[in-house]
Order: sequence, then C-alpha cells, then structure tokens
Amino acid sequence: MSENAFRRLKDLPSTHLLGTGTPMCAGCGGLEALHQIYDILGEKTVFVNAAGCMTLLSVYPFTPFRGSWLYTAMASAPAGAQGIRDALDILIDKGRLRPAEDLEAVVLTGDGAAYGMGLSATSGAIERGLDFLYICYDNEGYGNTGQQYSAATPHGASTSTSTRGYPGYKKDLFAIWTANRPTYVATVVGAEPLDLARKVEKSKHLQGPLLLIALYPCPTGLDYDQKESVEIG
Ligand SMILES: Cc1ncc(C[n+]2csc(CCOP(=O)(O)OP(=O)(O)O)c2C)c(N)n1
Ligand code: SF4
Ligand SMILES: [Mg+2]
Repeated sequence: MSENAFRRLKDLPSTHLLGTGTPMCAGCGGLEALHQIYDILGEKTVFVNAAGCMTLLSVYPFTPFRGSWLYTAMASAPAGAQGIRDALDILIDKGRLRPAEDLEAVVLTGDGAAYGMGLSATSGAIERGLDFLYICYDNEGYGNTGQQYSAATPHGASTSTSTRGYPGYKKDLFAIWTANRPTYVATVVGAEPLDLARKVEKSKHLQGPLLLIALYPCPTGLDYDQKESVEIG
C-alpha cells in the first residue's frame, strides 16, 4: 500500500478502521454471533473468509481481530484453510513454531458459499480429515449483494430475485455435513449465548472437520426493525 493511501486510511475515524462501523448494518445478527464465537475462540485463530458481508470487517491492512485474516473467493475458503493448516504444520515440523503457539484455521462463510458455491471444496476438506472449524453464518440469502436467494432461502420467501416467493427448498446443510461423517456438527444462534458458548468451547477440544451453523437474523435482507434482532434470533 502506498504511503498516501495508508495515511488516508489512518486518518479515517476509528470506526472505519475497525470495520464494525460504516460497512455493517446496525442490528446485524451475524456480527452478534461472530462476536460471541470469537470471544471463546480467542486470538489464536486464522480466519479464512469467503466473500460475503463479513468480508467488510477487514480493510487491508487493518483487521478488527487480534488474530489473522485471509480473504478467499466464495468457493475456496476450505482450500484456503487447508493451506493455512499445512503451513502451520510445516513450521511446527521444522521447529520454527512451538506446538504451544499453534493456531486454529477457522473458515467463516455465509450461506451462499456454504450451501452452494463452496460445497465442493468443503466436501474435499472433510474427506481429507482437515483439522478446521467451519462457521457458516446463515442469513438465508446473498446479503452482501442485496439479498438474492441462495440455496439456504426458505421455500416461498420473497427475495430480490424471487419477488413472488422462492420456488426451491432450503438445503439441509447439517444433514449434508453429517453424511460426510465429520467430527462435530452443531447449530447456534447469537440470541442463545450460553448454548453457543457451550458448543464453541466443546469444538475447541476436538480435532478434524467441525461445523457450526449460525442461523442469524439480517434486518436489511429480511426487512425488519434493527432493534428486534435478538428477539427474532
Ligand atoms: C463467484 C462469485 N460470484 C459472485 C460474487 C459476488 N458476491 C460477493 S458476496 C456475495 C453474496 C454472498 O452471500 P453469502 O455467502 O450468503 O454471504 P452474505 O453476503 O449473506 O454475508 C456475492 C454473490 C463473488 N464474490 N464470487
Ligand atoms: S446485510 Fe444483513 S448480514 Fe449483511 S451486514 Fe447487513 S444485517 Fe448483516
Ligand atoms: Mg447469506
């Protein structure tokens, strides 16, 4: 980044730098769930993020997280996580990273990636037994681009590409993952923080492919008052 561009970014109010200010909507249920999950995962994480609303959190070279962040194309986050895991393992093998300093590869994707474009890479990662946590924040549509329908949109729901009701049916991602025999699958919602905490804590002590599906309310896409996110969740 050029010196001038860096200075322009640095001079923005801090909310811009942290990403949780301008680009995200107030009352975003996904952000609420991510806050809670990150509190428990801690800073020894490398997020691998497929394009979606959460991508707006990190504006190069800044990230609101204490850990690291890798941005990938929508279909590729599990492949990115494999690269991170392999790199960490090589560093440990070569003695350049102490096992105590190891990090956790955490995929962070929306439903558009998790239920659709990213399924192939996900299937490959589970088949290889990749040791990673996969978090799908599910707002039942392509939120970042204006709430078009995704493979997670419920039957009959109105979206910007199905104004008369989505003719398809929401895929069962939980069942798809389970059929692949991963180590752990669970559903969470930000409005139930104790249940969420218990499941994230449990996942921290497990190895192999781990899935958390966070169904979450999106006031912009689902068109309701921002202050109702917790209740709706
Ligand atoms: C291959 C590809 N197609 C389309 C896009 C444009 N795009 C960026 S984010 C996004 C929506 C992603 O939806 P989802 O995964 O549900 O995340 P959300 O936006 O809801 O957080 C789309 C379609 C893209 N980045 N890559
Ligand atoms: S569109 Fe929805 S998911 Fe995206 S930032 Fe806004 S509230 Fe959150
Ligand atoms: Mg979505």
